[in-house]
Amino acid sequence: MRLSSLLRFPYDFGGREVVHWFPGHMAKGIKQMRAKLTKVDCIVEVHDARIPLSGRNPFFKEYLGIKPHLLILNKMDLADLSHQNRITSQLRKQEVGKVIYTDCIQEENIKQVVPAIVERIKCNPRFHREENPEISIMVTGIPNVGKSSLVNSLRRIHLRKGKASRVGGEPGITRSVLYKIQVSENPLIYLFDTPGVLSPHIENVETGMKLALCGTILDHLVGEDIIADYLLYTLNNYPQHRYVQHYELERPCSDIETVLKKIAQRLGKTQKVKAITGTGDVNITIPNYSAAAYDFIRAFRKGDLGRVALD
Ligand SMILES: Nc1nc2c(ncn2[C@@H]2O[C@H](COP(=O)(O)OP(=O)(O)O)[C@@H](O)[C@H]2O)c(=O)[nH]1
Ligand SMILES: [Mg+2]
Repeated sequence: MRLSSLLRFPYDFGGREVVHWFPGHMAKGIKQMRAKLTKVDCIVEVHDARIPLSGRNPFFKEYLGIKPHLLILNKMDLADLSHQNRITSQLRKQEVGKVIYTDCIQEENIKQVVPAIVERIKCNPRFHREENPEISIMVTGIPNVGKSSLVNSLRRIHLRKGKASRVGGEPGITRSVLYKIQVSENPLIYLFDTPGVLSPHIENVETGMKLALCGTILDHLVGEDIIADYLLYTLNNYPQHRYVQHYELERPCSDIETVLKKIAQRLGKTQKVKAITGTGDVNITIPNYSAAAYDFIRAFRKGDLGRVALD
């Protein structure tokens, strides 16, 4: 099969609207975040390394250049990192001064985080404080990018040192950011135990689909059938054909129904339905498309379908 016949370009988003993907309660989170961030000396923003440009909340813009900021592109194990130079120069245009790629599962590059924070604070000319200040940092970012995992990794690394301790109960700090963990002695740096959750910035449907693929938008808001279709489109377009081997298909295919049918058969996910015919009811077995879509999406998110870069 010729590759060109696999490509459906551009992807037809079918006039979908982005607004429906925005859970209303997240707007409230921004208000709370703003209050928290005023108390923080360095913002550690976590984002998904597969979408280094898409979905970051523009809320940070008002802080960039004022507060030291560090961008952590996590899940590097799932990302095709061959585009790093292009990404870095584009992020620089967005005033992102420092980027670290991490993997919180294998704890890859986590040790670079605290030294980078120290460096960010030192090189920020507007950051004037008296001698030996206590520095507070907070991990923030959109859902499911690995904020909690990063906090846990930092905690594991730094609490193991014995001297590091967990402190809390400062007046004026809300309950959700009550606990702080010491992550550095000199300078004295504390990490707020609870990450700040931001809503993703969805400027168009394509961005929304990328965010959905990475699991940062609740699947049911977008629809798993649509996510699966966009995933297949993305993999063929990339091209990243690991799914062919993973599901023991014969060849790459651009038709989602055909692919899901084969995945369902391969996984033994079928369902019996009653069909009414002229001669009476018969039970027929059909592929369970939603179970197949579920598996397809989960396999991708686990990295079983190969690495990609979506931006
Ligand atoms: N492959 C991979 N998965 C990760 C990594 N970091 C976190 N995860 C997974 O991503 C999911 C969301 O992580 P979590 O820390 O809860 O994200 P949060 O919502 O931003 O706090 C979990 O299933 C984690 O196990 C990483 O570096 N690589
Ligand atoms: Mg979390």
